[in-house]
Amino acid sequence: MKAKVITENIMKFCDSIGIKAVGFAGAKPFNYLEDDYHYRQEHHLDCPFEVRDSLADLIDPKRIKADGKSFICILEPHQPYSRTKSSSGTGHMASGTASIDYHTILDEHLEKLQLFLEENYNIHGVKLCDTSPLSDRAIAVRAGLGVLRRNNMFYHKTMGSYVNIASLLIDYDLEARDYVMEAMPCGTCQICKVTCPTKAIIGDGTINSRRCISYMTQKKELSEAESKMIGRMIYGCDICQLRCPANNKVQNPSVELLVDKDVNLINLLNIDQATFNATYKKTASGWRGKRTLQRNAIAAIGNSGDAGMMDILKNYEHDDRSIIHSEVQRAIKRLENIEVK
Ligand code: B12
Ligand code: SF4
Ligand code: SF4
Repeated sequence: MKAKVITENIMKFCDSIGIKAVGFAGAKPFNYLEDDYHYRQEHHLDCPFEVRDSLADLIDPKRIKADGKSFICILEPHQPYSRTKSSSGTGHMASGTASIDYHTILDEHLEKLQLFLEENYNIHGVKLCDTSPLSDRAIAVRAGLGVLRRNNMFYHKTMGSYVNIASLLIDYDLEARDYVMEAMPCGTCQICKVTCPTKAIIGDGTINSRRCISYMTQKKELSEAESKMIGRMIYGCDICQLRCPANNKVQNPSVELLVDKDVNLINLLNIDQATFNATYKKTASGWRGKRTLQRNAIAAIGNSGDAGMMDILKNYEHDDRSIIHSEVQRAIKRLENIEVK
């Protein structure tokens, strides 16, 4: 059967199972990213979540599937979370991280697609979503699904940057056209660069990942400076997306939230493991566990500037988890306005 017919049938199948956008690309190595990756490593712009065993892993799809010939790339939209003015007892989840984990949804889609391809065409594929060494964004660009913007985000023309990306790397050549991004579509706009609270946005379409609040909310240990920089964010950061005018008209479908997007910090600090497992654990924030999110909640209290929150912190002063205990000490000092050296 011709590649064109198979491609059309894949598109129909994706539509039938509720996939919102699908694109196709060849699986040649991403040689044009090599210089970017070198530069990031040399200038310490990468964070540990981007470090792989070798540079070749980041570039060559054959290291994942030796007979890989094409990508089928899919997108899953999520809702932007408008930011209500926060009271001192409130923290925030980044857009899309308070509902069911995107990995769960995309994995289900890819599994159905895998089965469809195996049963109908004897085509086999490997699932890629987030944890693969390849750049999901680079695949989505090559598949013609959208562009990259100054805030480093992949952007789809109707769903905006509020999309997550996944792909199947398959052993069949779909003879897809490979799209190339000619220029960044942002023109002279610099809003994200100017409004990023930690000045993580470089301007050329990349970020200094170590300065990104999203990274800080996920890392195991925070420095004093990082603990201040995360502000009120409990998981992730979306300021450069919420401020982006290209996202203004995006109206992605609303989904059920498993946790409040504006988190009650006291509730989060008091949450038991069973409730955590039934809520946060099922969101994209869950992988880091209760302790990290509670650590961020304590930092958020320390950043609230509300000395009235001091009593709450004191309840956790003797917590036996060292990460919690030391964050409480810092937060108390901050509320007392004493700088830790
Ligand atoms: C490590 C990682 C992080 C790190 C580093 C982020 C970063 N900017 O790379 C941290 C923890 C900070 C992070 C934060 C976030 N992340 Co993240 N992250 C990843 C991960 C696992 C690897 C990314 C990576 O290696 N980056 C290194 C850089 C160099 O590569 P890149 O970002 O992929 O993009 C480059 C290429 O695409 C390249 N490129 C592509 N085509 C072309 C063509 C040409 C010609 C050229 C020159 C370049 C080029 O240009 C980009 C810049 O160099 C990916 C999943 C994956 N496997 O891809 C998710 C991923 C990038 N993250 C994602 C998301 C949603 C986020 C957050 C929004 C989460 C949040 N709400 O807090 C923030 C956004 C921060 C930001 N403004 O970018 C999504 C992005 C979706 C989208 N619409 O873009 C991904 C793809 C996960 C997924 N499968 O959905 N993340
Ligand atoms: S996610 Fe937040 S910290 Fe990271 S680049 Fe965007 S605005 Fe800056
Ligand atoms: S805020 Fe402006 S510069 Fe930044 S990504 Fe959006 S359009 Fe581009």
